[in-house]
Amino acid sequence: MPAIPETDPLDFYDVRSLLSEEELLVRDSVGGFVDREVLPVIADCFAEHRFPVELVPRMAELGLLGASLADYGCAGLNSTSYGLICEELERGDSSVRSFVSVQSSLVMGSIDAFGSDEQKARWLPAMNKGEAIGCFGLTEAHGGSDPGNMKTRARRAGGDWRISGGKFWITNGTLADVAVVWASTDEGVRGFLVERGMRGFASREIRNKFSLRASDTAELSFDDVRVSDEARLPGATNLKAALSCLNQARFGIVWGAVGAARACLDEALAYASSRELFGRPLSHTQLIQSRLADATRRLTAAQLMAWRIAELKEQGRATPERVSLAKRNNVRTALDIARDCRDMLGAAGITLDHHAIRHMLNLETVNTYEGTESIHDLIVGRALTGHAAY
Ligand code: TGC
Ligand code: FAD
Repeated sequence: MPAIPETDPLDFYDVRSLLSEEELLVRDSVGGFVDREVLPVIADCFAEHRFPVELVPRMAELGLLGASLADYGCAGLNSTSYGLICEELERGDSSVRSFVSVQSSLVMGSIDAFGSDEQKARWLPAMNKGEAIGCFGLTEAHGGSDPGNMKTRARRAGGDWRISGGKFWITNGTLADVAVVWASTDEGVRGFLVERGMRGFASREIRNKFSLRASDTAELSFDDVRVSDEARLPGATNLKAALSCLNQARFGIVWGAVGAARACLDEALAYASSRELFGRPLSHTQLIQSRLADATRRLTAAQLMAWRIAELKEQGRATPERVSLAKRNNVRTALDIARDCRDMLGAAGITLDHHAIRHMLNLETVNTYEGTESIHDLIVGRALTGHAAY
């Protein structure tokens, strides 16, 4: 029984009361989906190294694919609502949030921002309905932190382009009907839409991951793939275009990490109340209370950061540096909470019967992708000092 009865331990500062009716509806409908359809299957998916592709039509029905875009059947939700979608999905599993992040922010977002009218009309409605799946190929095997050093090349061939090279660690890579592929050209970095089945284009699943096991992660290879100039994203004319796509996905992670941390703390609170040791519930011991209080302190700070960055985003003031600070903070916070909660469960905490270890392992990836912790520190460091130290 909490000391202040109306206090939700997972929302200590009552962020919920800051949400509009529409935002509450989004949170509750996605939360219900996660409780009913994600949580019952996700541990098995993690164990089997399998993305639950059968959930895609349901996510489409709920309007979760491209939810913040305004046209082509998309819901045009505000930043907080998009954040809440990510938070609830990642309360289930980072892999499900990641599917939606890539589909919505990285692929639909790139096409919406940089695509031609024909490209938008062809892909955005289909992707919104879950009839087409996308992936986003920026990272290469030799060093994801420095995408400016990409080796994938596109060369003009008459009116067409020939693409050669490869991308690594690509979410949704084997499922995707279309890949947004970033390549260097004689004219600078350009983005292309490469479709499944094109001659010379192949994808291969990366196995043996111990993190994000319920996600489809792949290597893409391009062996002289010929695409027409209509497959080029006409508005994407430099590396900045590719990097700008990351902001929305990083923003989603800021909120998603809160969801993973909530799941772990919720579980640890229940476990500490029910587990009896030395003749009393674990939750009656000072050290456990101190650890639970510390997790609550960190979670509350992360929730407030997520809420504030959404507000800044609505005002057009969520600069890349501000998003970096929040991504770095909230993922590190969630990772630390997950590890500590895993430990409070003792040996039980190492099994997939509980959530903590799955979230803890997933968050190792979340800390690395969309810019590593160090890269985000360096982005903030550059903003503070005016000097790029990476
Ligand atoms: P740099 O010279 O700093 O920048 C080139 C131009 O781009 C601008 N810029 C950005 N613009 C918008 N948004 C951003 N986030 C931007 N970051 C940079 C910059 O202002 C500059 O513009 P201009 O006008 O001056 O030309 O470029 P650099 O090559 O030195 O890069 C700097 C660095 C390290 C920050 C960048 O390379 C970086 O962010 N690296 C991390 C790479 C990364 O995050 N990759 C993510 C791949 S996708 C993924 O992981 C998906 S995971 C699945 C999921 O999301 O669930
Ligand atoms: P590296 O860049 O090799 O970095 C290695 C280490 O060096 C890190 O600790 C890093 O912080 C540190 N480091 C790097 N540069 C510096 C420096 N200047 N100073 C100090 N330290 C430095 N990419 C996509 O394009 N699309 C996707 O869909 C996608 N999905 C992913 C899914 C998963 C499961 C994973 C694990 C990754 C995914 N990525 C994706 C790739 C991800 O963005 C990269 O892993 C990430 O950007 C880091 O690149 P890297 O792994 O090559 O590490």
